[in-house]
Amino acid sequence: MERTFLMIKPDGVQRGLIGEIVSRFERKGLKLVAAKFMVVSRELAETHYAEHQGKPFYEPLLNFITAGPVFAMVWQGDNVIALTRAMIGKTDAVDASPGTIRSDFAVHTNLNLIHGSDSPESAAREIANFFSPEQLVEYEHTVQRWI
Ligand code: RTP
Ligand code: MG
Repeated sequence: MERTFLMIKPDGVQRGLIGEIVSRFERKGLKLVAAKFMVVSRELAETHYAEHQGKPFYEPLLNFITAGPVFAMVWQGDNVIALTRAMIGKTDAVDASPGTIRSDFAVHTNLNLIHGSDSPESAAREIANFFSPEQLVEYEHTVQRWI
């Protein structure tokens, strides 16, 4: 089953939206595999956002993502990468569909509350950047056993 890396960014933590956001993924029926409340180092931020190096928003993005604590998570489920990207919404809150996290709670592109992996390759890379293999917890997810 597919896994993805999701991270509530410093603006989401500061605004007290961890519970609201996590709740949406729980209610969707996705399985939480790992979670960590942490401050991202400059080095980890550079690794995580390596694909954006050289872009005009790269330096502000690094400053933002290291500015306060984040809530890093791994979630699992069928199609979890596409599903969570859809639930998060488009990068710019103006383009995000109503009902998505960014539409419901964000105003600006650079304060868009949450990161989600955009492909199986980036998910594997990002999970490995933030978690060691033993931090990915194996357990029975009861919702999958109701029927
Ligand atoms: P994320 O990686 O954070 O999940 O967001 P995303 O896939 O929707 O957007 P991406 O293109 O990967 O950009 C990463 C983050 O950089 C900031 N950004 N600013 N000013 C701009 O034009 C611009 N474009 C991107 C956003 O914070 C975005 O989430
Ligand atoms: Mg991205």
